[in-house]
Amino acid sequence: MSRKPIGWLRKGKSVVIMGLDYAGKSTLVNQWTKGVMEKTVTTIGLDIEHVEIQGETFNLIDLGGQQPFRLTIWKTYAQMAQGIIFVFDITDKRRVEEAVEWFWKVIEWLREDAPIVFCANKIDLRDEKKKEAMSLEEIINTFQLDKLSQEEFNQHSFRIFEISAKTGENVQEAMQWIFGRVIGSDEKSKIKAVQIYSIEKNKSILELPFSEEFNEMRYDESLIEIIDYNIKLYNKSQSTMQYYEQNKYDVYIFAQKGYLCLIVTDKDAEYNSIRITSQSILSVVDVLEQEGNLTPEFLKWVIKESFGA
Ligand SMILES: Nc1nc2c(ncn2[C@@H]2O[C@H](COP(=O)(O)OP(=O)(O)OP(=O)(O)O)[C@@H](O)[C@H]2O)c(=O)[nH]1
Ligand SMILES: [Mg+2]
Repeated sequence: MSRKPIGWLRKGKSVVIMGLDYAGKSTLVNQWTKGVMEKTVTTIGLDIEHVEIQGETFNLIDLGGQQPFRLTIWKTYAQMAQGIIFVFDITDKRRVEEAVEWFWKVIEWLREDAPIVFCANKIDLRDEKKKEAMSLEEIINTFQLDKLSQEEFNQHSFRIFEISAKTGENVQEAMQWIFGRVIGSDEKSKIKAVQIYSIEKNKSILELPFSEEFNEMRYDESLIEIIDYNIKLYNKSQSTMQYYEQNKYDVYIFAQKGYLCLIVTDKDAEYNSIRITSQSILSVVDVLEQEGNLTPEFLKWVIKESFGA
């Protein structure tokens, strides 16, 4: 991978890296794309890398963190981002309030479902700079990162990683996580509805429509037939996955431990992603239902988390 002239943006999805100047954004890009720590100079404007993952090319956009760039180009790139990497230098306690302010500005600009990874960078300096270095707890509190789980923001997948762009610690993990979400985001939007059916109780215990269409679909003869058929087919000792092509949509049914998970999707959803999602859902449904904790909110969360893992 080589650096391209500024502004050379390819067709395809973009992941944008933000954070104050000196946070270590460009060092992170170098570490991830080349596996080494290179000397950097402050980024003027932005740099774009093209990275290829699973046959898809992404723009990895490294923005300049200095104030003039924050005031001018950040908003545009935040709005176009399919995913955001926010880098914070844990030894930059002096400017933490400034970083917090910009972090929340960025969140407000994002598309509502863009995943966000927060990289608490320079953890290699924890011992050396004991006084200045912020702990993970301090960072979470100061940035009020728990707010991201509130309804208003919870369409965003969110994760924090403590990393060192210098040594490479956790760099792969953080990058894999964000790109995994970005790759999976298309599949997620193809889900039209999820329904959990208890075979024992012979009834639907949870329905989660993601689109209006589902309200008509649920009374569809063929869908009812599929459910009935799968109840008959159900075998206690085995989990099964069935796939049915319908006219306008497709239906996947995963059966396990007395439950059916039915997922209605667009025609071109990817079998494997749907399989992983339905498995994730049913692996926790049993316990939660017994505890009375099976809620649509929870189900939404599982679906969000199971894409691109
Ligand atoms: N010890 C240590 N130093 C780091 C780490 N990451 C970056 N640095 C150093 O921090 C300084 C700033 O790094 P850059 O990657 O240029 O920072 P940036 O966020 O791209 O800054 P701008 O381009 O100005 O926005 C450089 O001297 C890096 O060597 C890290 O994980 N550990
Ligand atoms: Mg830079």
